[in-house]
Amino acid sequence: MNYLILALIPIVLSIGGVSAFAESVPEWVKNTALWYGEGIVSESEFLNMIKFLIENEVIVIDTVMEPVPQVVNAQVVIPNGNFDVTGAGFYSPLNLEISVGTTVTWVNDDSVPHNIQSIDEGGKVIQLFNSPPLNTGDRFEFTFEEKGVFNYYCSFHPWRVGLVTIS
Ligand SMILES: [Cu+2]
Repeated sequence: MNYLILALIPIVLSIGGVSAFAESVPEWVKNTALWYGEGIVSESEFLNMIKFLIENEVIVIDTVMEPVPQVVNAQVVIPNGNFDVTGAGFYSPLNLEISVGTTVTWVNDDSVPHNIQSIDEGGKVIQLFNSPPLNTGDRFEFTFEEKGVFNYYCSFHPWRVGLVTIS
């Protein structure tokens, strides 16, 4: 067999994730490859033969997944009633799950001021992202540059704890 065929096949097989099932290659395909190597069949016939192998799933090319568009801006709403310890006014979302490099904007939709204070696992304030008091309608931004789970709370209403998970 012509070495050209041996050189071409890996190129064809290297398109995406590929599985090949050699035992199911029909004889005529093997002959076509041989004849191509010997110059008896044309290149377009050879390529049609490879197309046949792909269409008939002798060569299986995994679907190439398009990358999911990354959310680069994300928002957490401090909802109306968030101040009320007896209410369900949780941060929305309570656990924001995003990728490294995402900028998070907290928006105060409540009727009273709140702040955003990053806290450690023990609930102690740490100096990572710390907003001034946010009046109704005010916003606070922070860009997460590292992976991890980040907790925060409002120092005026410390029962309100939220999470940002960066992967
Ligand atoms: Cu608050």
